[in-house]
Amino acid sequence: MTLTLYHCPDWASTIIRLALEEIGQPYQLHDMDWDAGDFDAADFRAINPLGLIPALKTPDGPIFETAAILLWLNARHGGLAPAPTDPARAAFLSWLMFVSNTVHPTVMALIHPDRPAGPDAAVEVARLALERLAEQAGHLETLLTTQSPLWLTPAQPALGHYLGILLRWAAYLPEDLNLRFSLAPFPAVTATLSAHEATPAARRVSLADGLGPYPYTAPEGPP
Ligand SMILES: N[C@@H](CCC(=O)N[C@@H](CS)C(=O)NCC(=O)O)C(=O)O
Repeated sequence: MTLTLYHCPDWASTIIRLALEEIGQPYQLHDMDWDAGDFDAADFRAINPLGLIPALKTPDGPIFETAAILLWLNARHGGLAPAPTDPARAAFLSWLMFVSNTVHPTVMALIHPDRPAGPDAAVEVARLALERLAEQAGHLETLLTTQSPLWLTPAQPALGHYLGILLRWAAYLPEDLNLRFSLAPFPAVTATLSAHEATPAARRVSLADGLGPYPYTAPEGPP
């Protein structure tokens, strides 16, 4: 089965690269170049009409949206999250959608506050996004301390890597140091991300994408 991932290092496609490496599924990378206009090119818009990565070309046709791709990969290959018949899937789906629909846009507002708000309101938007992200991380902290679900461990690593990549961006991308997210108040989230960044698959992707030795708990940008 040939899979092609449309990719830029340390963009959201890295979440899918991590999943592919975790399941050991061979894949090709299609490197995307923003400056060259690849996101607007007709051949890419035929894969994802929204012009965003990740997008994955599969034998079933193209798939886009991070959560959709993770669910498709898990249904096809297993090992990333609870199987469709596993009762734990109900809770997993709820938290996957929370991360995808709530945490992901909050992080985007924090790192690109001018996009929804324009340059004049950017600082205020980033400040609010950071406040909301801390609340959201608090929900995850409570989940981990009260339930320790298997689907937030490296045994089922899809959601942990998704969260790790989002929180790494929030921790190092905002230029204003006062508007950077810190894991410090969230020890259970930190322990979870520390376990995920240590998997052999995460180490391979960190090396390939230039994410540094501790991509989630001590993030560095690609060189
Ligand atoms: N909701 C999408 C968001 C994906 C997304 O925001 N991708 C960014 C890269 S991190 C992108 O392609 N940006 C290109 C652009 O904004 O034109 C998902 O979950 O996959």
